Amino acid sequence: MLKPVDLIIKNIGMLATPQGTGPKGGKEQGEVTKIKGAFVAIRGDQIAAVGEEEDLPQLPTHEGTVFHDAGGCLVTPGLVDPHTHLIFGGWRQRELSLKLKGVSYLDILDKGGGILSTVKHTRAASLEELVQKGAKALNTMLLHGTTCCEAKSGYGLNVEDELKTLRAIAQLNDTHLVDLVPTFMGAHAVPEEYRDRPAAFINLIKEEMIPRVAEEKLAEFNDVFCEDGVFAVEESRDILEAGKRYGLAAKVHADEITPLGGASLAAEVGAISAEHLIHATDEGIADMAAAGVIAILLPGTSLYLDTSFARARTMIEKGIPVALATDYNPGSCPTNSLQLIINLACIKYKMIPEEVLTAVTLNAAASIKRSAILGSLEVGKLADLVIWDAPDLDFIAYHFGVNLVKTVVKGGKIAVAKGVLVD
Ligand code: IZC
Ligand code: ZN
Repeated sequence: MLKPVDLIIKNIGMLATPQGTGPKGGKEQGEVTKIKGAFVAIRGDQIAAVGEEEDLPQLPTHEGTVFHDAGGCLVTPGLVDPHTHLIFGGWRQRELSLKLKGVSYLDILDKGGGILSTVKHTRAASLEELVQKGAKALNTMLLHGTTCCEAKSGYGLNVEDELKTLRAIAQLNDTHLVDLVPTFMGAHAVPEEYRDRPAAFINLIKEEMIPRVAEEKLAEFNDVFCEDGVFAVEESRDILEAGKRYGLAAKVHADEITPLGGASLAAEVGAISAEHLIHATDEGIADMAAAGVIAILLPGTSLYLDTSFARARTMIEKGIPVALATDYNPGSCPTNSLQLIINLACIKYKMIPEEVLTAVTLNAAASIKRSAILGSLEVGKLADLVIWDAPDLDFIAYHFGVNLVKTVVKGGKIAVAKGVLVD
């Protein structure tokens, strides 16, 4: 017999969720359970029951059980954003005009702009300033339906400031409602002081940063920007293998700007995910499919760099589970709304709304090792869900450029109501 529940979301017009505890590839990516006239019952921070409204009277309640009316709207799992550069000092709005004049992303970086200008501002910021700025960004994410996000370091690029960044992520995870999953990304760029001796910087990453990060348990993943003029394939392999020796699972920024071979490298080192993949080759995609690497695609970055879009359909056809993320960062994709990403994935990747939902929930959770507890509306999973100002799944894929979130339940508590944060 079910124990009394604390919160019941009733009058759900359509409940849409993927099912399961692992990533979904191929045809399965588009298989989403839809229940018309549904309810979700929550006990503590977990889902206790999901079903059709006609079964609701059988649910045991107590005096304090709260009934929340979803108003006939769509309910989905809370969105999971599996690729963000959440913690940074300053912004880079001036680069937009440079880009409009035709200066490329890699040229801006080469002249000390881009990532390197963010490094200057991040080093100058205190831990408290980074935490405050991160909290503001997380509030925006929560208001737009994101209940869990991955966060990468990579704008410190020395031992002290990389640790400061990861400590900011840890503090935010303790204090903010949105759950954070930390990734160490010391290999995001070669800082100016190591410009002429990149090998020495790679040694610093391998011999000082990674051991400290692992010792202080500040990250779960180790990511490398494997890119022309940043870290070569051999250097990336070296850094990823060093991380693995310290228990940090590999992730790769792969084939974002040039087809360098990052997708194949991700397969070779057994990375959990390869991310970006705008220029991934047929061989890279085949290698990922064979090795079971999850693709994290970032259409906001393609839009913002005004470049081509990753071949999502080919990846899905080859059985690769596709996840979607914002890539939130101050340069190549300054947005932290997954809703824009949902729309772009439909229009530019030709993914159907059901595939997109799986990509921003279950597959996203799997790409950061959280799919056992997150990413679907099923008994025993964390009670993270979104009530949308929308009648069905098609609507949120179609109506773009505005925030359609009405209510967010995070860990069983109403965190956003009527589109506003609840204190
Ligand atoms: O700050 O430009 N691609 N890293 C790799 C980024 C983009 C973030 C940035
Ligand atoms: Zn990135």
